Amino acid sequence: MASKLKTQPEQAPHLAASFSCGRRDVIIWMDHKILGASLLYPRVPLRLFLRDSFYILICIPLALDPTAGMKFPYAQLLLGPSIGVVVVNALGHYVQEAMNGERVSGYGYYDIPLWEPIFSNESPPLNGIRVSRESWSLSCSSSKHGHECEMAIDGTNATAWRSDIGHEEHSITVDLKMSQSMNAIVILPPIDTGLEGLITHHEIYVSDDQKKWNGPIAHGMWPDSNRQRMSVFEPIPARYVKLTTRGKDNETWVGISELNIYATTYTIPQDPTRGVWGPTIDFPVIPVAGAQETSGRVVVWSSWASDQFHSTPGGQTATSQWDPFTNKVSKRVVTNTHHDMFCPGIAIDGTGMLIVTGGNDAAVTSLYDAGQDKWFAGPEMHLRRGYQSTTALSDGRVFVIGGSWAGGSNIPKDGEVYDPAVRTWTMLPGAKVKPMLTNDYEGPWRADNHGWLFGWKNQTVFQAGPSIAMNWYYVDGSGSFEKAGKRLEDDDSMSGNAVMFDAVEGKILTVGGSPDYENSWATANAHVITLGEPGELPKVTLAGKNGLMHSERVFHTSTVLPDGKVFIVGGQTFGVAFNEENVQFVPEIYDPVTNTFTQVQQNNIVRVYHHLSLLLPDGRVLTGGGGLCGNCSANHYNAQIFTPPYLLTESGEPRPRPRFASELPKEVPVGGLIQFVTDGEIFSASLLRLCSTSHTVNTDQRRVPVKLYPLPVKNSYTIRLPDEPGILIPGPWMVFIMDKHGVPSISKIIMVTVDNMKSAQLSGELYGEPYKQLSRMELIK
Ligand SMILES: [Cu+2]
Repeated sequence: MASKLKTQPEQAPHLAASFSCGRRDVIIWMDHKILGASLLYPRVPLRLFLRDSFYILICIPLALDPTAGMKFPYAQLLLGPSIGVVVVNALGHYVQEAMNGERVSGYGYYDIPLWEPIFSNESPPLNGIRVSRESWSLSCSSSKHGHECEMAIDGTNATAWRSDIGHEEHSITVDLKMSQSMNAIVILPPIDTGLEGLITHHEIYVSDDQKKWNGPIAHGMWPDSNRQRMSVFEPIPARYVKLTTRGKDNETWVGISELNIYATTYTIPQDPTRGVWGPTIDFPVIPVAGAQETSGRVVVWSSWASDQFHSTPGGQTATSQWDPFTNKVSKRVVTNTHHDMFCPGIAIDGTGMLIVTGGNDAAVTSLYDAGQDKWFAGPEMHLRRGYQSTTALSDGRVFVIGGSWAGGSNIPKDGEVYDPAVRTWTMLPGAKVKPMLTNDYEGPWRADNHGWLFGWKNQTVFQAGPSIAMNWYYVDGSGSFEKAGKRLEDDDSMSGNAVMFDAVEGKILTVGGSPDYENSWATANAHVITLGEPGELPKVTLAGKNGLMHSERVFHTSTVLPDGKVFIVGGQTFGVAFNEENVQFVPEIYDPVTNTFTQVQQNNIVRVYHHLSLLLPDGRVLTGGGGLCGNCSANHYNAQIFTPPYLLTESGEPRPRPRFASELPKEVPVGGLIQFVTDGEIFSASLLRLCSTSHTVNTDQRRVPVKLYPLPVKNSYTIRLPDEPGILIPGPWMVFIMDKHGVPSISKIIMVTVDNMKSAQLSGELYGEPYKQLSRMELIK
């Protein structure tokens, strides 16, 4: 049964006194640390500042009410649970003013510009306050006469700083005159100059002395439009901030009409043993879906437009690629596959081809060959689908089921199987969707969404959720299914996560989700499912203390790390699409060895509905996106990198990584041997399949730990791959080696093959190291 209580009564924070909230800000004392507050009815988030043992509650939403002075008892306040300690370091002057009731926003002196940033189509910097520009001084790399750099902060959008032409790189530096805990820079391009003068590629640095620059703390590509654009990052105290941009050639100028900086009243204490967040990567599209490429690049996409999925004319998708060799972000609108790839099912087939099925264009499929960096139109599915799930099978084919979000919900979206060797879909009328439906109050169009599918032995598929019921699916003949029990007492867990963290043992972690797709309380429920042979009832046990994570989560994402731990981030306690309340900012890591969840470093960017996470080939995690709702304030055009604790010393220095000192074979058959040399002693190794993801689903993700056999020659090892393709699904895999501290190497990517495959390779470079890029393979029929 779903509980309406956010926290256990004995854990809930309590107000030490009741109060009224009118035109003036009020001070409240709490018996717990809290991180947020909002009114329950109407649901209005309130701004909250913490100092020592008391909080200042900023009553702005109420002050907007002409009858301000409305009173409410504390019982109507929804107070965030105790989810982390926030330290205030820049509050003094502001607190004084706020306590006197003289001001409700900004800190420093008054600064009333004619133009101010508005966040009508982008999520505002979390808890950011626009910093007064009264005392700033600016310098820039060059300026055109009559367009000096100060014009970027003169308060009007009618004037602009413009650089000279004839330079490749341009920069503008702000001296804030005092250290502020900056968390965003917002610029308005020059108006009335069309697309001229736009800054797209950019890097942001901060400094305390203008000598040692820290960063880039954010970098990437902004959309090429005249809209206001922003980089948000973790709060970082500094006096100077610098924006640099490289022009396309020497013939272009760049300009800024208005530049603003946002700062928080706190910094988040950093403890490297809990990991580190940053930098931010800015994308020209909202990354709602994405995949790793064999080249090491990451491809992400939104929908037909970079910021919205609705009103689709169909036929195209706005994509972006981030290249970790060069840190370059690029944009491409894919039109040749005539496919709006929003809300698709995605999988990497046994040939290494990314296959994107349905979505806004519900029958269409697109194929992406990372080796050639090319998109191809794929064959249409028999049924029109959106929010279906797809998964690769042990023979390299792909299974799809569900997807009534698009293409109608009046016929059951039973299974189909795709064969890359002949590029055709075959309907499987016996692979019924009915046994995996949830009991969603919104009805059939929600009930078959986002299945938790895992390819397993003998071309079978295990469906672990999100429905209460679990099932086996079979693709031979006209398809069939078999019931596989329940996850103990678990409810329907829509938009929860399921991660195969040890495929050799058949182990799947399931975390969170909510009974209904929307307007539904999330759970913290956690289970470990252990698969045996196909058709057998799997074993299900509770994960963590009493089968619970630390936090209730829905719309969160989970990533298995090379050492077998699972990183769980973001989400909400009450699931509402495109809503940014009740957010979880403290991620957690599940350790299967100790069967415990540990809270790790919190971040300061909201990651809820439509966000994604992907493991990078260097063992870090990319977490980004959220939104895609057009003119709404839940859009996030960025991603952040999380560096897990295993890559850092206690003081935050990068730990030395073990390294491969020899190449790996480009392709290895299932059950094959890999021999390699390392630059030092290593203690473990694992394989992680390349991933594709959208909407909390990532069916490609799985980890295969492998045994190391030291050879008589120093630092030489052999590993033997599992000989079961249901465990080691064919396709591209990352090979990681780990030292005695568990520090992972940068991975090498290999293609795992089954008997019926052939291939060709290209070469490239990954993270500055020689690297053989894998092209797609072909299944032989
Ligand atoms: Cu969606």
